[in-house]
Amino acid sequence: MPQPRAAAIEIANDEAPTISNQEEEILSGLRQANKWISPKYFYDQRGSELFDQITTLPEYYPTRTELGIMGKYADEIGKLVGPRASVIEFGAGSNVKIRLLLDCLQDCAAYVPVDISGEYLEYMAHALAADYPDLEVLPVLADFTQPFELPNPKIMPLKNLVFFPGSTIGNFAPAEALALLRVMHLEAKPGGALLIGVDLKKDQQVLEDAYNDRQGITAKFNLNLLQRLNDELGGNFDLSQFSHRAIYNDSRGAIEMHLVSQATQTVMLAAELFHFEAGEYITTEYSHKFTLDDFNTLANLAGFQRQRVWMDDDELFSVQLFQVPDSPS
Ligand code: AVI
Repeated sequence: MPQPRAAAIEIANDEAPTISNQEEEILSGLRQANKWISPKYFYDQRGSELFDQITTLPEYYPTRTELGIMGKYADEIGKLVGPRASVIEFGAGSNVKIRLLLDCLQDCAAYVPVDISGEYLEYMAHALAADYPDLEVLPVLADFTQPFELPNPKIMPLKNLVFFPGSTIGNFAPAEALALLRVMHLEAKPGGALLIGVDLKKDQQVLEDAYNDRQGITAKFNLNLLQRLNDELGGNFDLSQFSHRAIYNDSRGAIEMHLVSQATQTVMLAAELFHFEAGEYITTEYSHKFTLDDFNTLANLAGFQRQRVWMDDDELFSVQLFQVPDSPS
């Protein structure tokens, strides 16, 4: 049996933050009057497994809708991106989406997944390299919200294509989303492009159902964050004393996920005490929804020019292609 080429994969940059070296960020969020923890901490092994389950739930339309759009318009996407692109994926997300993209690109120069979770990155990179033996896979372990150094592929790419599916952009506050788009613009370089999944504004009930599934998987996903704080930061959260809530905040244009304290209680975390009133909550996620104009304005501010938008028939979700002009505009 030939050795899978995946065995040779090396991961660049091993300084990605873990929950323990981000302790101060977490504690300072919990010290605020409006308690807050970043959604980036959802994704340990268990959290990633639960998220995978979420993506297959009947109420959670984004994943299957985005996949449908990418499948339907694959040829057009491939043609517009053009040959010999190096694909830089921000977050080694779904195995399925990247395969759809790689299959529609002509002579892909390299695949560069960038992720904060080393184990997941390694797993995804090996799985992909095993199935695409001729593709150079160059994983980078990094917090992609900050500029990072790109590895040099053996084949010189004609352009960099940043790939950011899933509407993960919606999990960032507007100013952070703009900062992240600026990092993408930097990494795509002049002449490069961005292919991004963007969830759209729609009926409030459809949105709230998507984040309050009947099987309670999203609730488990949310509560797993407290389990992680217990395991990794010496916390003593009693998970039965917190409940999951997701509501659409119209003025913010976002689903908000909360962990609501069911009682007056005091919790210890990293040797610090945190008091909760009954009904007080920790905000754990914003998931912003956009109109096509909203998102175009944001991307323009980061220096991108929109080339094409693809949507499903019900206009629930969009996949958008942007270009970085050759010379600064
Ligand atoms: C990863 N992100 C785009 C998901 C979302 O829809 O905002 C995370 C999620 N949270 C609850 N369900 C899914």
